[in-house]
Amino acid sequence: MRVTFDPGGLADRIAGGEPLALARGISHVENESDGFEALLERLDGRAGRARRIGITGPPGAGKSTLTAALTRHYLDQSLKVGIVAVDPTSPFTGGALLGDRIRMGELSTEPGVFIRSMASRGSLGGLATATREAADLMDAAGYDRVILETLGVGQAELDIAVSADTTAVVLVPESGDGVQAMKAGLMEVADLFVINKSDRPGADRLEKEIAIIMSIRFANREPAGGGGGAEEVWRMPITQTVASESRGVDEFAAHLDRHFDWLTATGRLEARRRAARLRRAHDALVRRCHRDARRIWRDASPETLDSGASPYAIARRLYEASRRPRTGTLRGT
Ligand SMILES: Nc1nc2c(ncn2[C@@H]2O[C@H](COP(=O)(O)OP(=O)(O)OP(=O)(O)O)[C@@H](O)[C@H]2O)c(=O)[nH]1
Ligand SMILES: [Mg+2]
Repeated sequence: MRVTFDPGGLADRIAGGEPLALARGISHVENESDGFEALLERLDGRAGRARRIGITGPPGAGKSTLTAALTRHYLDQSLKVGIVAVDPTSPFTGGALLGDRIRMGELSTEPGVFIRSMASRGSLGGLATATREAADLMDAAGYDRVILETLGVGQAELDIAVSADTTAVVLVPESGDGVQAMKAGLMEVADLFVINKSDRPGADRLEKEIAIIMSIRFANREPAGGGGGAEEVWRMPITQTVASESRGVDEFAAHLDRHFDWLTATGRLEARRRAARLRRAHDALVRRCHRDARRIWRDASPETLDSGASPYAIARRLYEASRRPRTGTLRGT
């Protein structure tokens, strides 16, 4: 379904900090409404002020509870917080979405907080891309911190986590044995570790386990050369928290700040963000091609589709026909 809107007008309202406009803008991005890229382009120059924090980990580790506690910590510092909660559940249950709503419910009425759930089914051009762009819009709308909560299972979710400036991996003592996390690729994406539910037994053991795994990793890692005085190697902190009681959250937030300072001091922030912009361009290109493919398929003639040719021949004919310039019509959209 195509919805038309005025990208310039909406961009101004988003930049002015209107939550309703922000919510609309994110929906337009998810739906790829006509003009959504013009909207993103208009706001591009305004993004870049927010710090982006990815919070990832296995199901039920307490990511939402920790996100809520961290948000309260930032609110106490008079910072505005945008939250993108990626809903990994199937369209049939919606369970986690409901759970997140309940846990974050009390925050949703706070004026300095904007919460958005992104459903995997809701975005045509890819969940990761739409999620990053939702974060861009929150950034442009003046939110100081943007927290991306995603499940640490599956490549798409990990992609989202690593598109943040800082990625925190949340593990829990009982299920969270470090080896499992390593298998899921969580060790690769972590800038910090949080051992949540440390009110339960086994937190110290898990902390030792993570420390050992990481020290093996560090031993194999070349320290980056050069460096203008800043510590070049980031020693990954491990924080024990009880998110449901906000215990350890101040310490976690302090590590997040330290990591951001380290990124800035070593020039990594700029490099990461430059790479992120290039990836955004790549994503936009892929999405455009995908959109073209949908159009080509929609407009395909019955003769071509029913020709009895092989699937590959059909695809080739459709593709080649679409690239042939047609006289009298403008190419592209
Ligand atoms: N004992 C204990 N329970 C906690 C703690 N933090 C969260 N919980 C509980 O753990 C359950 C899961 O918490 P969530 O915050 O929904 O976990 P999540 O990782 O966001 O879950 P999904 O998004 O569904 O993967 C809830 O019942 C929380 O109340 C903690 O530190 N200690
Ligand atoms: Mg959650």
